[in-house]
Amino acid sequence: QLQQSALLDAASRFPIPAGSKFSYGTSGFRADASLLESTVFRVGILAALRSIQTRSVIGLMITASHNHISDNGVKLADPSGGMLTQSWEPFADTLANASDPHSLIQLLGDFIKKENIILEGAPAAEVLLGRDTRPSGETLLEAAKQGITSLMGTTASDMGIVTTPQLHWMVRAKNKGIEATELNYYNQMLTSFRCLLDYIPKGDSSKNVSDKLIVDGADGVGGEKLENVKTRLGYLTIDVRNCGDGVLNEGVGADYVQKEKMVPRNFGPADAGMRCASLDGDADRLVYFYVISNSNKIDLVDGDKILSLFALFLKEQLRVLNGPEDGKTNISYKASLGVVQTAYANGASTDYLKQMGLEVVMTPTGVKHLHEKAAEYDIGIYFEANGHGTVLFSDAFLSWLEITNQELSSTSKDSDQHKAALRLLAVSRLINQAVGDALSGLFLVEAILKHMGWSIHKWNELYQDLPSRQLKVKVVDRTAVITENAETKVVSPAGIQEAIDAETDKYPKGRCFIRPSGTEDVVRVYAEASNQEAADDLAKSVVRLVE
Ligand code: 16G
Ligand code: ZN
Repeated sequence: QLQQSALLDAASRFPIPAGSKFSYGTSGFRADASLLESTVFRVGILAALRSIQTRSVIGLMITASHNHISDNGVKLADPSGGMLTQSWEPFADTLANASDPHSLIQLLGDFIKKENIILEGAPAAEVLLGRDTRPSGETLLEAAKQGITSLMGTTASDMGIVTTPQLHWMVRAKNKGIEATELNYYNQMLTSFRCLLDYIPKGDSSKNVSDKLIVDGADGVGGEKLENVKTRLGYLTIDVRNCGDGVLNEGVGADYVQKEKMVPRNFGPADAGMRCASLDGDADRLVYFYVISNSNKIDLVDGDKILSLFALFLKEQLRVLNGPEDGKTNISYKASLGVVQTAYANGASTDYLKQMGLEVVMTPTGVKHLHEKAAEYDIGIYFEANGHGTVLFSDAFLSWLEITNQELSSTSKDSDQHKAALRLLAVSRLINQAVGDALSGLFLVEAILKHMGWSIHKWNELYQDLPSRQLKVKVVDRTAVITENAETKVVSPAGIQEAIDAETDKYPKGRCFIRPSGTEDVVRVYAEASNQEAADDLAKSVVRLVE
């Protein structure tokens, strides 16, 4: 059973800081880095246990994403490469808050019993470790390693400084028996990217697309990684800025660009009109933008527009693959296509997607919710407006697609149908199947724009965003706010929803919701209306209701 003395010994090296309360939030534990050693150590133990229980490789990522450089955080990746199962989150909380080594061991013993985890004779467990570029990452990595190896026979494999999606990808790959190296990640991504380029329809339109992309790396890990592959991109030239010389996330990155709608550092009027993209600190969010002439403002092309672009392209490929609708098709599999958004999706995007005949579903905020829903489709596309998202392909559809592709390549090679099958396969290999990934998302956007022959302006004109405003309110207890219907309706405290509705009704195209943040001690307010002033007013008056 548990090697109690070794564990006690290790645990006493990581005392929990006085007066802190930790909670495994929407994306793991996050706090000022100086407070996190004990938490990361304990998450290391949890990762080892999860690996033993699932008999698979687990991932442990040390990052605080778009947050301040002095913060850090830790989260786990499950065997599929997705987020840690929600059923383990409460125990993660309990473990992180255990007051001393003895109660820690007591809690572990109870949990092991409850979950029926057999330690004795278990096959070798392994945890892959990754971290972003934060200076605090090194100390925290050491704490994680000690946690992992405090369970006898568990290996901690350090993958170094990687993007969050790279680590999730590696976990998934390793559990599928694929070589889990960074090089293999790039190879798979770039081979599929070039395949998509090879099958771009002949014609002039793709010549309209500028070969140059400027990327804001948020002074984090993503920019560095892009530098690694810059020479392998065919027609595409990428100018990477904010690649680590400045302060991480300060006036840079996808979160800044999306929320402030201002040019990031090292971008300016000289870039006006150019196609630009911005990653966040750990490269799991992606937004596009262009600088408005003679200003420091931008036009934002957010996660909703990326989603729309992907949905249009994939729907078209499915249509071509299915062949003519007169029933003479040889295609036997009717693949389901669904798109998943949250309440933050701009109302104009949801209307547009529905108009295009797509099935749209809403989930609460947080990747784990969107991902789970998207996995119900043969092709499930999910995106948050903030730029986190990906495209998931079902195993059943992929196996069928592989076979169909082989058949088509012998019966009707290079037919439109065959090309559609090849493109769909390429997308499934290009885009990260584990979690939203700014790098793979970026290459898919680039390939599709080239395919369509669209400039960023043309893409941005798919629909026009409704003006919106986001505000936050500090409250005594944000957990008092309970919502349902994908966070669009408050059920408690009583009466608030009616008041919000009454306020919203005053504004043409008004829409408004409130929800407790999963990462900060605030209640968030989102409002949308037909003009900016109205959206601002609506948000402000709802803030007053919440206060
Ligand atoms: C986390 C989530 C992100 C969500 C955000 C909302 C993951 C990997 N990240 O960053 O998806 O949009 O939280 O933050 O799930 P909030 O709850 O503070 O509004
Ligand atoms: Zn992130």
